[in-house]
Amino acid sequence: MRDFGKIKEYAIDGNTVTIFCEKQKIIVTALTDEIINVFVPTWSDEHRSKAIEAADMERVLAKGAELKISEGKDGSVELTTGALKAVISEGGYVDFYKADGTVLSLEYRGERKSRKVLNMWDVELLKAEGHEVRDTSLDKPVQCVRIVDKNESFYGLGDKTGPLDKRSYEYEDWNSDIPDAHTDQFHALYKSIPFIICRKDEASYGLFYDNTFHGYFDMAKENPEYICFSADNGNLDYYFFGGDTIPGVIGNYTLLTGCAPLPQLWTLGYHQCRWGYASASDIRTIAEKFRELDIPCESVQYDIDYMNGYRVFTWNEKDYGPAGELFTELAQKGFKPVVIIDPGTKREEGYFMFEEGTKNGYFFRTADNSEDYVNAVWPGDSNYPDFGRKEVREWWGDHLKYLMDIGVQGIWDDMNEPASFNGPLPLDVIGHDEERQTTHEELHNVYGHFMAKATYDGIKKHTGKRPLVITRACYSGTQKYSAVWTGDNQSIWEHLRMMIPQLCNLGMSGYPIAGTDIGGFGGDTTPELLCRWIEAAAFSTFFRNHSANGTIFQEPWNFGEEVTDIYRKYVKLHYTFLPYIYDLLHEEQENGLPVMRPLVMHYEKDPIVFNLNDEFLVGEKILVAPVVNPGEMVRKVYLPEGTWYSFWTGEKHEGKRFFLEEAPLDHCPIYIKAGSVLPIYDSVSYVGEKKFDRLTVLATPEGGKMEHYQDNGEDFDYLDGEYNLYEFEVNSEGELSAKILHECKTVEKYDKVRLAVLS
Ligand code: MIG
Repeated sequence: MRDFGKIKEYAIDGNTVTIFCEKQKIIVTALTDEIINVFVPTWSDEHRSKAIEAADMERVLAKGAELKISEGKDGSVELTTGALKAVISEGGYVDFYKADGTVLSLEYRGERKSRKVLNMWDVELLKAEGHEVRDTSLDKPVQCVRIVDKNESFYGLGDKTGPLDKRSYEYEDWNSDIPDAHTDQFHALYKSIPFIICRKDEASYGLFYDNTFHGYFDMAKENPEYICFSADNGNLDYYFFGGDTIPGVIGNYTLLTGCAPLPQLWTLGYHQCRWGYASASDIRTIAEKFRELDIPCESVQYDIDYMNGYRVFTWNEKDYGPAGELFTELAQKGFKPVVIIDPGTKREEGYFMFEEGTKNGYFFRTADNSEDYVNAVWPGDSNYPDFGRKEVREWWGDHLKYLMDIGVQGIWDDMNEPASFNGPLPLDVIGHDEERQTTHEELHNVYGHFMAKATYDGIKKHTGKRPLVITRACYSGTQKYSAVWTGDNQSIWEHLRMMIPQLCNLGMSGYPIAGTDIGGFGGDTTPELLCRWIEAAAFSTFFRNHSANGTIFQEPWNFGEEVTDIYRKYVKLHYTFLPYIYDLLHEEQENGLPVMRPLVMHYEKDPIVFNLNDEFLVGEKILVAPVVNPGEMVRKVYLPEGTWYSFWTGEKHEGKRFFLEEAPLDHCPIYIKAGSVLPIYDSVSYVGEKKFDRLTVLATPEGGKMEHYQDNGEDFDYLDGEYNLYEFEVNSEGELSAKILHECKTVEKYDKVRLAVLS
């Protein structure tokens, strides 16, 4: 039990109150009316956040807070903002209320009690049989235990496995590359996003535990009365978010840690990949096949074999021809090269990355600081760039110029947990957080973050375009630099099903641009699984089919004409909705909301959707209920409150009920909410094939209104006002009218706008 003793005194400095308890001081700051920081500096006097950068904090503080500080009962200290009240009382406990006194979250004052039973006598036997024997001791050096309601549900936490609602599960934050099939029982995957959204009947609120050390979340599993965050080291430094609703809470979290910047339009299109397109001719054949079969595609991505002996920033001429030659050839057909890079840098005399990195001290060091730390990854013995330092990030970014110069248009950052073949990196390996020396223990969970930042800044510097970075590992705040994919899933139905809660939670954790490997990475997909996967993924913001070396080829044409036709239908569907996805990402700059959303985000009073795992919304206007089970030809659909129309037939459905929809292999049930107006493009083979000069405005019979955004889809000119913003209105007589809210000279407006009414 954590008890900091009696409150001796407190001091006020602007919006910050420092409370001196007998054993510990606690610093509480109202950043805005809806964001309160609690800082218990047991490890360092400064915050040392990697997620919240100076520019982020400036943006937050610009909002300002209306704050009153007063003394409460029994010597407690109360901070009251326009929206929230934080009460710090004896023991150093911090409780949160709405400003009107409604309880949001109280700190738990009792002892933690484990419900796990481990008989010590059989530990060795358990281990001998290969069972995992976990530490059941509870209290950790950093800890925060908070009371929750019986029917409170929990979201966020990034890419964790298990259902949408994280209640009754436990997780860890320790970026991990574990090749086994990811199951509900996994504690950690590649990403650490220590942010949770708590939905309860009175209001929703959020908590961000900004700690990069090995962290633990118990989501009312140990005890249904409380949730617990703990960590092995670091400060207890957390942000409490009001906002009342789930979108409100997400808005506050992304205000603090940043939004994903607007991507280039083409990056939102379809991508094909395989670890095992082993030569230029492989890539060419695949690319040409997409055009021949009229399946839209933006990139055939280059996995590790394009590098010369897995040396980063080199090219394997033997198998892939002269660097850049194939890029130029395929650019004629609209393909944009995207290549993988790994952080592990080959140790080899004469290799420029090794020479420069060694000479300049750019790699992680052993604990005694006597030599560069060595582990093995693809190139064999390798060093790990110390990405926490700006100088190292710039070095890395400068070398990206080689790839940009030969025509690469996007970078895929892999293995940045960081992965290692010779056992894990010891915790005491030395690295840096900027110029401060620290250890891998603090840096592990932000290794991918810093690599993504280096990659983003490098691409931006060399191209001036909006960088496409796709990362596997990340932390909170990495969304400012990178899109994500969910790593090595498998070609199993369970992983198709998992895609929905996993991407919804990633979206609610600040990652609007995300996707899974369509068809599954490991193992062999089946024709039916591939069809259902492309259907369910059709609205993904990172939309890529990828498979592993040694599995069967996963391009749709390997499964015959029926599968190819179905596949084409859904890739084209994705392209028709591209302007809607782009509009949502444009809005995300303001509201921080994802594209793919669980129903609970917009219907948080409806218990049926608290843990609905097999349907999702795209924005607020589209609902998708994909088939995610083998052999299923009839789908049980739940539509929430309101009126909905089938996208395919225009059939009208009243919501707040279940019904059955026939769903043969080529059918994914999709519904449009009454009153919606949506932008639609004609499908193209790739972005850039022809101008998007025609816009279709799709409306339901009631009509409605939408704002629609248009820019050049490539660079940062939009930040200087180079975009058009339209308002389209459709009345109930089916008449369309348009207003231009903002216009610019460089982006041509549509030649034709036509109305389509669902019926
Ligand atoms: O150890 O580059 O998750 O997408 O194809 C495997 C080969 C390394 C892991 C990535 C996967 C990629 C693969 N990589």
